[in-house]
Amino acid sequence: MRITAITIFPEYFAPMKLSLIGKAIESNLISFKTVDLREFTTDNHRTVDDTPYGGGAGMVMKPEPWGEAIDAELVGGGEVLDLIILTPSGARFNQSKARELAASKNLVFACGRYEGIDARVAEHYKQVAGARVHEISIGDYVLNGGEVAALVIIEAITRLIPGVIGNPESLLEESHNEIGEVEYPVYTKPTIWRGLEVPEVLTSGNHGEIARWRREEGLRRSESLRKSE
Ligand code: 97T
Repeated sequence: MRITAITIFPEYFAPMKLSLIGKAIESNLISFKTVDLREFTTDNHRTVDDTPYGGGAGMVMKPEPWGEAIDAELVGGGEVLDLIILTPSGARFNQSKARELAASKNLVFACGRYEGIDARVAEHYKQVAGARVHEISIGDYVLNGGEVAALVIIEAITRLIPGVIGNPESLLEESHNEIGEVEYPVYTKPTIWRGLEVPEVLTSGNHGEIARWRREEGLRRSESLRKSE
Protein backbone atom coordinates (compact mmCIF):
# COMPACT_ATOMS: atom_id res chain seq x y z
CA MET A 1 0.00 0.00 0.00
CA ARG A 2 1.29 3.44 -1.03
CA ILE A 3 0.15 6.29 1.22
CA THR A 4 0.64 9.95 0.32
CA ALA A 5 -0.42 12.98 2.38
CA ILE A 6 -0.73 16.30 0.55
CA THR A 7 -0.43 19.14 3.06
CA ILE A 8 1.07 22.57 3.71
CA PHE A 9 2.46 21.14 7.01
CA PRO A 10 4.46 17.97 6.21
CA GLU A 11 5.92 18.07 9.76
CA TYR A 12 2.53 17.02 11.13
CA PHE A 13 3.32 13.52 9.88
CA ALA A 14 6.47 13.01 11.95
CA PRO A 15 4.68 10.35 14.10
CA MET A 16 4.54 8.08 11.03
CA LYS A 17 8.10 7.01 11.92
CA LEU A 18 6.97 5.63 15.30
CA SER A 19 5.80 2.29 16.62
CA LEU A 20 3.95 -0.26 14.46
CA ILE A 21 3.44 2.07 11.48
CA GLY A 22 7.13 3.01 11.49
CA LYS A 23 8.06 -0.69 11.47
CA ALA A 24 5.57 -1.44 8.68
CA ILE A 25 7.24 1.26 6.59
CA GLU A 26 10.74 -0.08 7.33
CA SER A 27 9.69 -3.60 6.34
CA ASN A 28 8.07 -2.32 3.11
CA LEU A 29 4.54 -3.45 4.02
CA ILE A 30 3.51 0.14 3.35
CA SER A 31 5.21 3.22 1.91
CA PHE A 32 4.55 6.74 3.09
CA LYS A 33 5.45 10.15 1.76
CA THR A 34 4.27 13.72 2.22
CA VAL A 35 3.78 16.16 -0.64
CA ASP A 36 4.12 19.87 0.14
CA LEU A 37 1.17 21.58 -1.55
CA ARG A 38 3.17 24.83 -1.88
CA GLU A 39 5.52 23.08 -4.32
CA PHE A 40 2.58 23.18 -6.75
CA THR A 41 1.96 26.92 -6.57
CA THR A 42 3.21 29.18 -9.36
CA ASP A 43 3.33 32.66 -7.77
CA ASN A 44 6.19 34.21 -5.80
CA HIS A 45 4.20 34.13 -2.56
CA ARG A 46 3.34 30.43 -2.99
CA THR A 47 -0.33 31.24 -2.32
CA VAL A 48 -2.65 28.33 -1.49
CA ASP A 49 -5.76 30.24 -0.36
CA ASP A 50 -8.08 33.06 -1.40
CA THR A 51 -11.30 34.78 -0.27
CA PRO A 52 -14.57 32.87 -0.69
CA TYR A 53 -16.94 33.68 -3.57
CA GLY A 54 -20.22 34.84 -2.04
CA GLY A 55 -18.41 36.42 0.88
CA GLY A 56 -18.06 35.28 4.45
CA ALA A 57 -15.31 34.78 6.98
CA GLY A 58 -12.09 32.90 6.42
CA MET A 59 -10.23 31.69 3.38
CA VAL A 60 -10.75 28.87 0.89
CA MET A 61 -7.98 26.71 -0.60
CA LYS A 62 -7.45 27.42 -4.28
CA PRO A 63 -8.13 24.50 -6.63
CA GLU A 64 -5.10 24.80 -8.96
CA PRO A 65 -2.31 23.64 -6.59
CA TRP A 66 -4.51 20.73 -5.46
CA GLY A 67 -5.15 19.70 -9.06
CA GLU A 68 -1.45 19.72 -9.95
CA ALA A 69 -0.45 17.88 -6.76
CA ILE A 70 -3.13 15.19 -7.11
CA ASP A 71 -2.49 14.71 -10.86
CA ALA A 72 1.15 13.93 -10.06
CA GLU A 73 -0.05 11.05 -7.84
CA LEU A 74 -2.44 9.78 -10.53
CA VAL A 75 0.36 9.20 -13.01
CA GLY A 76 2.88 7.98 -10.42
CA GLY A 77 0.71 5.28 -8.83
CA GLY A 78 -0.29 2.95 -11.65
CA GLU A 79 -3.11 1.55 -9.49
CA VAL A 80 -6.54 3.15 -8.95
CA LEU A 81 -6.14 6.05 -6.57
CA ASP A 82 -8.34 6.39 -3.49
CA LEU A 83 -8.46 10.13 -2.86
CA ILE A 84 -9.48 10.91 0.70
CA ILE A 85 -10.55 14.49 1.29
CA LEU A 86 -10.77 15.34 4.98
CA THR A 87 -13.68 17.65 5.66
CA PRO A 88 -16.11 18.24 8.55
CA SER A 89 -18.96 17.81 6.04
CA GLY A 90 -17.84 14.35 4.89
CA ALA A 91 -19.27 10.95 5.80
CA ARG A 92 -18.33 9.83 9.32
CA PHE A 93 -15.31 7.53 9.38
CA ASN A 94 -15.87 4.12 10.96
CA GLN A 95 -14.38 0.62 11.12
CA SER A 96 -16.17 -0.58 7.99
CA LYS A 97 -14.73 2.38 6.01
CA ALA A 98 -11.32 1.44 7.44
CA ARG A 99 -11.78 -2.10 6.09
CA GLU A 100 -12.83 -0.81 2.67
CA LEU A 101 -9.78 1.47 2.42
CA ALA A 102 -7.40 -1.19 3.75
CA ALA A 103 -7.88 -2.99 0.41
CA SER A 104 -6.50 -0.01 -1.55
CA LYS A 105 -3.08 -0.06 -3.22
CA ASN A 106 -2.80 3.71 -3.47
CA LEU A 107 -4.21 6.14 -0.89
CA VAL A 108 -3.84 9.91 -1.19
CA PHE A 109 -4.94 12.15 1.69
CA ALA A 110 -5.85 15.74 0.82
CA CYS A 111 -5.39 17.68 4.06
CA GLY A 112 -7.11 21.03 3.76
CA ARG A 113 -6.76 24.02 6.08
CA TYR A 114 -8.77 27.22 6.52
CA GLU A 115 -12.46 26.91 5.58
CA GLY A 116 -11.80 24.02 3.23
CA ILE A 117 -10.80 23.19 -0.34
CA ASP A 118 -12.66 24.65 -3.35
CA ALA A 119 -15.52 22.16 -3.91
CA ARG A 120 -14.58 21.66 -7.57
CA VAL A 121 -11.55 19.59 -6.55
CA ALA A 122 -13.77 16.78 -5.17
CA GLU A 123 -16.21 17.23 -8.06
CA HIS A 124 -13.42 16.97 -10.66
CA TYR A 125 -11.78 13.82 -9.31
CA LYS A 126 -15.15 12.05 -8.94
CA GLN A 127 -15.30 12.28 -12.73
CA VAL A 128 -11.72 11.12 -13.35
CA ALA A 129 -11.36 7.49 -14.35
CA GLY A 130 -8.81 5.87 -12.10
CA ALA A 131 -9.80 7.86 -9.00
CA ARG A 132 -12.27 7.10 -6.22
CA VAL A 133 -13.12 10.09 -4.03
CA HIS A 134 -13.94 9.70 -0.34
CA GLU A 135 -15.00 12.83 1.56
CA ILE A 136 -14.52 11.91 5.20
CA SER A 137 -15.01 13.46 8.64
CA ILE A 138 -13.70 11.79 11.81
CA GLY A 139 -16.36 13.28 14.10
CA ASP A 140 -18.52 16.21 15.07
CA TYR A 141 -15.88 18.69 16.18
CA VAL A 142 -13.74 21.29 14.47
CA LEU A 143 -10.04 20.80 13.76
CA ASN A 144 -7.53 23.31 12.39
CA GLY A 145 -6.95 21.14 9.34
CA GLY A 146 -7.14 17.62 7.96
CA GLU A 147 -3.68 16.45 9.05
CA VAL A 148 -4.63 14.97 12.43
CA ALA A 149 -7.75 13.39 10.92
CA ALA A 150 -5.53 11.79 8.24
CA LEU A 151 -3.25 10.33 10.95
CA VAL A 152 -6.28 8.80 12.70
CA ILE A 153 -7.50 7.22 9.47
CA ILE A 154 -4.02 5.99 8.48
CA GLU A 155 -3.62 4.24 11.83
CA ALA A 156 -7.06 2.59 11.62
CA ILE A 157 -6.35 1.38 8.05
CA THR A 158 -2.75 0.22 8.31
CA ARG A 159 -3.33 -1.93 11.39
CA LEU A 160 -5.72 -4.02 9.26
CA ILE A 161 -2.97 -4.89 6.76
CA PRO A 162 -1.67 -8.41 7.35
CA GLY A 163 1.72 -8.27 9.06
CA VAL A 164 1.37 -4.77 10.52
CA ILE A 165 -0.02 -5.99 13.86
CA GLY A 166 2.11 -8.50 15.75
CA ASN A 167 -0.87 -10.40 17.18
CA PRO A 168 -3.65 -10.93 14.58
CA GLU A 169 -5.86 -12.53 17.29
CA SER A 170 -6.53 -9.06 18.69
CA LEU A 171 -7.94 -8.05 15.29
CA LEU A 172 -10.40 -10.95 15.47
CA GLU A 173 -11.62 -9.95 18.95
CA GLU A 174 -12.05 -6.34 17.87
CA SER A 175 -14.35 -7.26 14.98
CA HIS A 176 -17.20 -7.32 17.55
CA ASN A 177 -16.79 -3.57 17.93
CA GLU A 178 -18.07 -2.97 14.44
CA ILE A 179 -21.65 -3.68 15.49
CA GLY A 180 -21.43 -0.99 18.14
CA GLU A 181 -20.49 -3.23 21.08
CA VAL A 182 -17.75 -2.06 23.36
CA GLU A 183 -15.26 -4.36 25.02
CA TYR A 184 -15.38 -5.69 28.56
CA PRO A 185 -13.22 -4.10 31.28
CA VAL A 186 -9.77 -5.63 31.66
CA TYR A 187 -7.55 -6.23 34.71
CA THR A 188 -4.05 -7.40 35.47
CA LYS A 189 -1.92 -7.88 38.60
CA PRO A 190 -2.04 -6.98 41.45
CA THR A 191 -5.40 -8.44 42.55
CA ILE A 192 -5.92 -5.51 44.94
CA TRP A 193 -4.81 -2.00 43.94
CA ARG A 194 -5.64 1.01 46.14
CA GLY A 195 -8.33 -1.03 47.81
CA LEU A 196 -9.97 -2.02 44.52
CA GLU A 197 -10.30 -5.73 43.77
CA VAL A 198 -10.28 -7.60 40.48
CA PRO A 199 -13.77 -9.19 39.93
CA GLU A 200 -13.62 -12.65 41.51
CA VAL A 201 -14.96 -14.46 38.43
CA LEU A 202 -11.80 -13.54 36.49
CA THR A 203 -9.56 -15.41 38.95
CA SER A 204 -11.94 -18.40 39.23
CA GLY A 205 -10.48 -20.34 36.32
CA ASN A 206 -14.05 -21.06 35.09
CA HIS A 207 -13.77 -20.16 31.39
CA GLY A 208 -17.50 -20.50 30.70
CA GLU A 209 -18.35 -18.12 33.56
CA ILE A 210 -15.61 -15.70 32.46
CA ALA A 211 -16.93 -15.58 28.88
CA ARG A 212 -20.49 -14.96 30.14
CA TRP A 213 -19.37 -12.21 32.54
CA ARG A 214 -17.39 -10.46 29.80
CA ARG A 215 -20.31 -10.63 27.36
CA GLU A 216 -22.68 -9.15 29.92
CA GLU A 217 -20.29 -6.40 31.03
CA GLY A 218 -19.72 -5.47 27.37
CA LEU A 219 -23.47 -5.24 26.79
CA ARG A 220 -24.01 -3.18 29.96
CA ARG A 221 -21.36 -0.68 28.88
CA SER A 222 -22.72 -0.44 25.34
CA GLU A 223 -26.21 0.27 26.68
CA SER A 224 -25.08 2.99 29.06
CA LEU A 225 -22.93 4.56 26.29
CA ARG A 226 -25.94 4.61 23.96
CA LYS A 227 -28.04 6.36 26.65
CA SER A 228 -25.40 9.09 27.07
CA GLU A 229 -25.28 9.78 23.30
O1 97T B 1 -12.35 20.30 11.06
C1 97T B 1 -11.69 19.89 9.96
C2 97T B 1 -10.99 20.82 9.19
C3 97T B 1 -10.32 20.40 8.06
C4 97T B 1 -10.35 19.05 7.68
C5 97T B 1 -11.05 18.12 8.45
C6 97T B 1 -11.73 18.53 9.59
C7 97T B 1 -12.47 17.52 10.37
O2 97T B 1 -12.47 16.21 10.03
N1 97T B 1 -13.25 15.53 10.90
C8 97T B 1 -13.72 16.38 11.80
C9 97T B 1 -13.26 17.67 11.48
